[in-house]
Amino acid sequence: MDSEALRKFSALHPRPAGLTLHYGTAGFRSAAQQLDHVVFRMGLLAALRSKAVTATIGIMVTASHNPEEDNGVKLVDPLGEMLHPSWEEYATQLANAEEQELQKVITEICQKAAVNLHKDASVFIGRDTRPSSKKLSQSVIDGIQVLGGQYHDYGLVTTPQLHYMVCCQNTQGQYGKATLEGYYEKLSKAFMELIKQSHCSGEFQRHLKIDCANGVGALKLSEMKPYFPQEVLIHIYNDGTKEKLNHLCGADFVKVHQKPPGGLDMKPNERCCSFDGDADRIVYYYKDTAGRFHLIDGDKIATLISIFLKELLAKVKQNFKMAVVQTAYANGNSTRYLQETLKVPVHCVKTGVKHLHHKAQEFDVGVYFEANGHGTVLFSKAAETKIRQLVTEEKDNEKREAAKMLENMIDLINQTVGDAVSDMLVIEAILALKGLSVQQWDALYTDLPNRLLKVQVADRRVIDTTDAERRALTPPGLQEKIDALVKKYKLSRAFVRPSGTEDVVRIYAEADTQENADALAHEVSLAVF
Ligand code: NG1
Ligand code: ZN
Repeated sequence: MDSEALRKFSALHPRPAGLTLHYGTAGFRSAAQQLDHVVFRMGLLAALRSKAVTATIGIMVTASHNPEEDNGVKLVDPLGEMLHPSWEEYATQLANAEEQELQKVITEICQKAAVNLHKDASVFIGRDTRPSSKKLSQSVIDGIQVLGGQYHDYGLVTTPQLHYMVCCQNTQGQYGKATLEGYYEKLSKAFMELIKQSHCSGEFQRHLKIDCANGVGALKLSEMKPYFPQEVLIHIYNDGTKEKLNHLCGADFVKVHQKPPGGLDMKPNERCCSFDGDADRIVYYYKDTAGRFHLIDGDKIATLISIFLKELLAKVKQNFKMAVVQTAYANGNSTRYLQETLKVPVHCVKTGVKHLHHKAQEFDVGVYFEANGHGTVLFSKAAETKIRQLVTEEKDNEKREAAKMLENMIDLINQTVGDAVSDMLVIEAILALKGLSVQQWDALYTDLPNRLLKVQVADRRVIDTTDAERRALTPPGLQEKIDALVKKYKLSRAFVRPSGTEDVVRIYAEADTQENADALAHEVSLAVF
């Protein structure tokens, strides 16, 4: 390691005194002006990780749905997954080290993780459209170069596009070409192949209004437009030319406030959707003729995809194991519908994509979605190989056609991470193939009224949870209070947990009516103090 270069460059990216940050569920998130040293050091860490695993590592500068003034950074592991949990601790150590201790901390990481500093390093970089992102990604490059690493800067990309690039690069192109054209071509080809199998193709024109949260999704969707077939008419709103990123719009705003975004004029029964700021989440919605707003969140997206996949799996008759993975935020009625009506096993895990992804890997077909619209489908290697084999070898027409649809689904869905663009195409294809309107989709089940609140407390870490975050272990007495409050209402459920991305405690409640869900959430929030 070139100690002189490390000293020189770390002095250019000084750590504000007394600032301690943690690598949480979405990497580091904070006010942008506090992050320069963090991104520089994450450049160092990405190079170390690359040397450790002899593969390309990704690094994305974004704070997703958080305000434009914030920013963040997260690392992407070789197959496009989130950074391995064992390295999250190294990330936190490196970010918080005093400047004069930086070299020592790097040496310790090298020892603990058996990193050979003489090895090559390769890092892919991406960033969102925040005004601070460009400069921060330059600081990432400084970090990579101090450790002699190579880098490729993709510039403005959605978070899932960067995950895709990293996966393509490390699988020698098996997953696709590690370029934006490669991504657009792969997705649009699979999409067109899929809708070709629709019996009503030709008759329909598919209009879809998309709120891009004034983020990078707008730029990338515009780039992708020429790849879409003529029948798909995509109308982009909140493209970032007029308003601020995530301001009164985007998937998180729509989900949390349960109302339409600003900047999108919605006619009755029109199908609309919102991406978040880095386009890894999507929610759908529409307004009925009485003017009532209907949200179709991640749970209902998971349900639609599960119905479609279950039918196809029944046709190919391979006894593939399919399951849905949710978190405690999943609406109680979605879980009931999946288990009781659709008869698909459902698993509940802790919040955070890495937990859902990990659980979904246990199945041949693992569908995972957070209620907020982050999710995807994972196919096991064995299932994928079998499906591709059926497409070429199967004599039975119905079985072969079903296998072909599954094959196109495998290519259309971004298996590395939740991807708003890819999910949107999957949903549009399924709605077209099944001839479903947005209202019919919405009517699969009725969401239980619910409320999500956040409160600021002195130290959110005093709350410790268990049972996939559905019960509080500490502080003592809190769970008992919540249990007593929940008992007052019908069809009720409530829980509290410390956020992994913001300095707040989140409170979730559902009950038979909106008034009751609101009252329960409020009462639980008082119990937290
Ligand atoms: P936290 O802040 O830990 O609740 C939020 C989301 C997660 C996940 C992460 C990462 C909710 C309630 N929480 O986590 O589901 O998406 O951000 O972006 O939506
Ligand atoms: Zn996001």
